[in-house]
Amino acid sequence: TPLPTSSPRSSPNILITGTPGTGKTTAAGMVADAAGLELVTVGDLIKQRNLHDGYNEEFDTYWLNEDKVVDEMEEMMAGGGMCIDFHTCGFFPERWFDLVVVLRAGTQQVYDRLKSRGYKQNKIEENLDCEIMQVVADEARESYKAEIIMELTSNTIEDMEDNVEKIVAFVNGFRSSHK
Ligand code: DAT
Repeated sequence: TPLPTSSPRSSPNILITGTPGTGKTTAAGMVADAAGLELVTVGDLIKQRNLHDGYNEEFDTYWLNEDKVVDEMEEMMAGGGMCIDFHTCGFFPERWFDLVVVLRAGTQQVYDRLKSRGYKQNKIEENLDCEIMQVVADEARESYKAEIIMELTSNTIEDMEDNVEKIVAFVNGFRSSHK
């Protein structure tokens, strides 16, 4: 488990990232509830506040405008206590986060979850390749210190519960050492 960093925040900012279908939104919601963090699902924020450059018809998604997202989030990250959920992680400022959780899941699990979400075949395949090639885990390692990265398996409900417990334990440990 990563040790709390020497951050000026009294409550940590946490990023939960991973390929779509690995369970980020579910885990982030549970962590935010259990630990009393404020949840930001970046995908929703992008839609609500138009932080994109239009719609990508081929992949049924918005073209991400990284600068707009960072500008919009800067103020909310300043006070700490945020739980952020997004499927890519390299464009956020490194200083924002005290813990970066990368969720990982098996090919079958990701496939089933995205299929039941109604994703088109090309979008399912792109995301499966992303998970198999460990794209998000590599991006996290390139963007954040190894000490703050927690890579967790999210195949089963039991995994999910264990993961939430570990993340909440980190938050509590961080708070007691940053009083
Ligand atoms: P993401 O936000 O990474 O796209 P999600 O949280 O929306 O993923 O989860 C996708 C679906 O899979 C959703 O129906 C909940 C389910 N799920 C997520 N993590 C799971 C796990 N560890 N075990 C079983 N089901 C899980």
